[in-house]
Amino acid sequence: MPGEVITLQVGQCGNQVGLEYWNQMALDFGLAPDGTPQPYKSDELAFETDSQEFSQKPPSQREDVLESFFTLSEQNKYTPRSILIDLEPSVVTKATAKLPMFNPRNVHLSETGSGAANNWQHGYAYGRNHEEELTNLIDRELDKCDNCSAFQLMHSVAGGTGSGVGSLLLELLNDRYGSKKIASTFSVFPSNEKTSDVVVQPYNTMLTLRRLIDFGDATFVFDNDSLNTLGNMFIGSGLEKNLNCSTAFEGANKLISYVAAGITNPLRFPSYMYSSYESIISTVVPTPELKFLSSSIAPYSNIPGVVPAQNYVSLNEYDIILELLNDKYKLNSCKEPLKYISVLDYVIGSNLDQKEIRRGIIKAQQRVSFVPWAPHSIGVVNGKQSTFTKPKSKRLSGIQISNNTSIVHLFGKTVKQYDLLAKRAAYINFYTASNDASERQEVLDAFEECKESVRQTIDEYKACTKESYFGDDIMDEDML
Ligand SMILES: Nc1nc2c(ncn2[C@@H]2O[C@H](COP(=O)(O)OP(=O)(O)OP(=O)(O)O)[C@@H](O)[C@H]2O)c(=O)[nH]1
Ligand SMILES: [Mg+2]
Repeated sequence: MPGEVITLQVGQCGNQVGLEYWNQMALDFGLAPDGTPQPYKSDELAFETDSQEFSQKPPSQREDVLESFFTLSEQNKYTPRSILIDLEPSVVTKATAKLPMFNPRNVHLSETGSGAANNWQHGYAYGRNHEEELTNLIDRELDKCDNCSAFQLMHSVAGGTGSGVGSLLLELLNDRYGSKKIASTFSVFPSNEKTSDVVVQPYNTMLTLRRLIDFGDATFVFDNDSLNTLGNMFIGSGLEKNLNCSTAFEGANKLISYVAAGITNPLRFPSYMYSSYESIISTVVPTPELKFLSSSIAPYSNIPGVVPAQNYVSLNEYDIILELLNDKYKLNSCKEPLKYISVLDYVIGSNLDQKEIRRGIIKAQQRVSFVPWAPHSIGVVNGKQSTFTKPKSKRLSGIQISNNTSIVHLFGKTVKQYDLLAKRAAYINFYTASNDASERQEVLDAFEECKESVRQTIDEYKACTKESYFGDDIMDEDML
């Protein structure tokens, strides 16, 4: 069995994304909201007869693997290996009411019930003051694992709780488990277009980014502007409306969750390749400095809630692989030309046509502009469709994760927004206790260190497009 994966969902965004993610997982595994498994539908039976009957296979003979993501209780209910953290109760309370499969003992809320007020510093300080409780929660979940391989943090980088407590958790995980377990993050970047978003978000983002750089192993980057645009582009008059969404962000979160669940497809429906979290991450992250990842989905027809008649186009394996190259499908879109360090495509469906996959890959490899030193190849995961969600007719879906230079632009934009505030030391008092001159300077210095770290990452992504990226180091060693 692949190692277990523990999810940490933190703050409003983290918990709302987390709720959609576990909804998607429950659909894939045929679990009722309280974690009760539906009778397992055998893959062969479903495919050969296309019948709605369920085979009576006992759970031990299931072809999918739930155990990496769920624990099984004595009452035969599956519980997500997930920890829900927020400083105010409303979002977590809603999540646990909608999906009672969450373990109520894995919930951490602040005693006062007030949030971190869009302030990274508040979130981080809260986390420091509650370090013991938070590590106890994680340790308790770890005790239920045979061989935990990864933690995945879901959060927004720009608020107070997901960013500040999230940063602290990454630091704790790094201190305690270092390189022994992967720490990946699903990190949501704020919208630049929506003016309602809070003015100090560039500060919070900068502070969080530094921790992602220092303590994370891989970050899947999503930005709210791209998510909104994608929703409108695909579905016409607004993602939320067409996905039957009841709250803002629900549509955006479905897209994030589809990727977050999709990337572990080969762990959940075991296959001979990419069968561990480590192998997936190491395919797309070549060095610890280059670990910010993009993702795309094409087409959208298999996302729960999307009405196939509206946007369903019949695509075969070849089409899907080429379709995934289109930058407009990226969940962190960037209009500049990109250089790729790595690309991993998931083609998900049954009875995949390997000839069409090979044809697609050859064509795609010619189209992608890779950095000179990277292997000019595209990995493919032959993903399996859950027997619970499999459409009657053959319908494929595709996900792409990639490492590319779009980060230069996204981080560059964040640095610019940060500079606008920092050069006037605007709102620095939000981050100080006494607000005297020396404390203000201390805070500004700490912010500048974070910016420096972000700048270095931008420079690394720029440098990696050069032929000499590895060459210079080899030269230096030769000269020693
Ligand atoms: N995609 C997406 N973005 C969200 C969601 N909720 C909030 N955001 C964005 O996240 C940022 C604010 O972060 P929140 O997650 O609300 O903040 P928090 O972590 O709860 O922290 P505090 O409320 O400040 O304690 C803003 O940029 C929002 O636009 C969500 O469910 N999905
Ligand atoms: Mg909040």
